[in-house]
Amino acid sequence: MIKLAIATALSLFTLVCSAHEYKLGNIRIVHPWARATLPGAQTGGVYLQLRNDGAADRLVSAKAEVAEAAEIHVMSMDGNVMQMRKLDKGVELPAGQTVEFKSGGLHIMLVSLKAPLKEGSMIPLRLRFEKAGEVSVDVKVESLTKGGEHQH
Ligand SMILES: [Cu+2]
Repeated sequence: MIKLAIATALSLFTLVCSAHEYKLGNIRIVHPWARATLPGAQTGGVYLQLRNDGAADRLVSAKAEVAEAAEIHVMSMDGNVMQMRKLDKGVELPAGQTVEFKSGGLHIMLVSLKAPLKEGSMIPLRLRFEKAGEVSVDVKVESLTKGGEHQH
């Protein structure tokens, strides 16, 4: 009986949590998540969706206490070699559009992790937008084996 109650509570938590989102002015930050890392890993990737319901804006930078730096990166194919590039000017958020950060594309890279990212934990991340300003969001750490295509 108790077991069942716990299971229900957990699944409810998952349900609520998988849809967590934040709002800053016209920008919605939808389901920020990161893949768990193995002990000793130096980097981790954060993924999310940025929905811009207003005029064009830009994600300028990110910061996380758990890492020395949080850089905005993009992966791209150069011939048949996957390359990762740092976007020093951030990411443009066109008016009325959704920009998706996902595996194999845009991501926020946590560089020089101070501790492994543990599945089930939440890590605070600060995002700075050119016009909308700054917001703190909680990044949900999900399974290490989680696939690139994220459903919610
Ligand atoms: Cu990267």
